[in-house]
Amino acid sequence: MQIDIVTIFPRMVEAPLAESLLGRAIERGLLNVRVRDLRDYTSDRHRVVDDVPYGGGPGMVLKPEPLFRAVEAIAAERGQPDAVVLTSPQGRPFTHAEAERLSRLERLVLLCGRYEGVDERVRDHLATEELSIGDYVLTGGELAALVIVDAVARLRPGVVGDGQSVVGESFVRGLLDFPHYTRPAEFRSHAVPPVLLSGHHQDIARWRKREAVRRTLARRPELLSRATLDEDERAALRELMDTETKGAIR
Ligand code: JD8
Repeated sequence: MQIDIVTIFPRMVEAPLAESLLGRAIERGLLNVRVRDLRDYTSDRHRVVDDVPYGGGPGMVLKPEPLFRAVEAIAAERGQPDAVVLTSPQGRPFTHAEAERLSRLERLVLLCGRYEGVDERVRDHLATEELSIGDYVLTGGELAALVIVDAVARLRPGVVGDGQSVVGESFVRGLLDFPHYTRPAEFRSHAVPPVLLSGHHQDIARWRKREAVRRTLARRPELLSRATLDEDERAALRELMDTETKGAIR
């Protein structure tokens, strides 16, 4: 998979990409990420990427020309991209399902906006889609692009070791994760749930399913309508919907 990221702050994007699982995946050639400085695609002496908004108002807008030239250069070097993603608060929500879809593409371009945003013609005639990573306001698209790269990259074959399988993972099934514990069995008088020390694998599996359902019901009940639950989980949900609700109104 080839990913090109266009930004006016290349160092802000490069540093996180060099670390951790993602850094290793790039080293190993599972992923080819290139960060491009938008200013390299300007044609004036001062490498200007922004301008004042037509109609007035505060702030600056990213000019269309450098962004179009950047994507044209990427297409010439790498071949026509499968998607040109613009990150913005106006985008469709970026979800795990969107990460899975993008992870099946071979050539991805991510455009990072800044200031008040990008000239609308970028959205209309250059980007093939517009995504938002959540309902809060960032100062620019770089962190959003990194979030997308991280979520997409880990779905590529070989990036995550089979020790940490990606199937049956929390958001894949639509449930929140169950609680995790490690040694010691008692920490500052807080004990690990005894079932996890019991060695009864079926009991442990059922306890984890129940805790995942409990948390989802308590914290993100809206996820449950679209979750795919097995028989154990459905049983847990029926029971918890009784007891937890009764607890709350008692
Ligand atoms: C791109 C500029 C900042 C946005 C004025 C200053 C995504 N979930 C998300 N929240 N925020 C962004 C995001 C914010 C951006 C840009 C993405 C480019 N800004 C602007 C409009 C209002 N501020 C995002 N994905």
